[in-house]
This record gives sequence, structure tokens and C-alpha cells, in this order.
Amino acid sequence: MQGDLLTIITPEMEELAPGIFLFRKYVDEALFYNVVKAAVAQIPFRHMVTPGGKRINVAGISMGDCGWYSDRRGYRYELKDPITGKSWPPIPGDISQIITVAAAKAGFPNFIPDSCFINKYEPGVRLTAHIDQDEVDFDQPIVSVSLGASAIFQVFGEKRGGKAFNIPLHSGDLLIFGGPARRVYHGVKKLEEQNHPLTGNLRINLTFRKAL
Ligand SMILES: O=C(O)CCC(=O)C(=O)O
Repeated sequence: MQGDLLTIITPEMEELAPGIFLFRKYVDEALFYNVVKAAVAQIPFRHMVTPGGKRINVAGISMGDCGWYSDRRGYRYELKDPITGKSWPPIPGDISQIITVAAAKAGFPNFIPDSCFINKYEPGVRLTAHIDQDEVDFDQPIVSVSLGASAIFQVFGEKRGGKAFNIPLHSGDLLIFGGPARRVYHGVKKLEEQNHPLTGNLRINLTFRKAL
């Protein structure tokens, strides 16, 4: 009974700060994870390097019309995987639709992602603070889905350092940042060792963007 009451009074979406919207337990985790597994079967996770030649700790691959890419030539979007020369696996239509609907609820109508970066975090791995700024239109939000192990997403604001606003993210959560929060520095704290029924000790994150 208490559980039912909680379901009724918990809002579907919370605006945590201007432009930052959290939908707790919003997506069907198995549906999204099956999409990840199908994409990874086509292009295995890999560690890219920064333009300065440093290995990026979080392994990742892309789906969509274009994929975020980094190597000695710089950060950019690529229409084809530079390693294999093949197109990225498409973002399935039902997944894209779920993302579009969530974005509209947060006040971003007509958001149709053309790129999804899939991050894989192993225990001990963190994502350093950065801004997403390789996209063409900053009026379009970023929509991020978490699967498996829980992590702390950190929002720093306009500068990289300083005190972070910490947002714990759990499997099935969907986070949107756009508008005044579109170009904030953000990162993910070092992943703790965990055992999640979906992914074991891994955290998977899907970041949907309109890049081109
Ligand atoms: O893993 C996350 O929650 C965030 C990922 C992210 O910020 C990125 O891929 O740019």
C-alpha cells in the first residue's frame, strides 16, 4: 500500500536545477540493454584517444547517422566509423521515439536524436569534467539514459572545477540537460564496485544528441 502511495506521489519528472530534468526509473532497462548488446555485436566497445594522445578511460561506441569520435585529429562527429569504414548501427525507431517524448515533456519539442554515444564504465573508471560542444545546435538538449550499476553524475557549472552538484543515477533513469544547462561542465565520479542484475559490475550510459 505504501509503495502504491509512493508511486502516486512521486512525480514522473523533476527539474533539479534550471534546465536539468530527471526522470527516475523511466526506461525499460532490458529493452535498452538489448539495443546496446546488438550495437556492440556490430562494433565492439573501444577506447579512443584524445587529440593530445591520452587514452580515454571510458570505452564507447556510437549509434545513429553520425558518431562522436576522438583521435589525434580532434573531437568531431563522423558519418562512418573511421576504423571499419562502416556506418554506425542505427538508433532503433522505438528507442528514438521514447527519447523524443521525454524531451518534449521537459520542454524540448521535436528533439530527434541523430547520434547516440554508448559509454561503458568499469569499476574505478570516471569521466572527467567536460562540455558537450561538438554539436551544431545548442538549443537541442542532451538526453542521457543510465543502465546497470549506479553512479554519481556531477554538474560543475560554467567552470570545470569547484563544488559539484551531485546527481545519483540508477538503472533506468533518464536525465536531460538543455537550455541554460546545455553547456555546463559535467562528469561522472569513479564507479564503485557493484553487482547489478542487468550488467554485473558495469555501468552503461547512452547519451542521445542532435549533432548535425
Ligand atoms: O555517463 C554519463 O552519465 C554521462 C556521459 C557524458 O557526459 C558524455 O558522454 O558526454
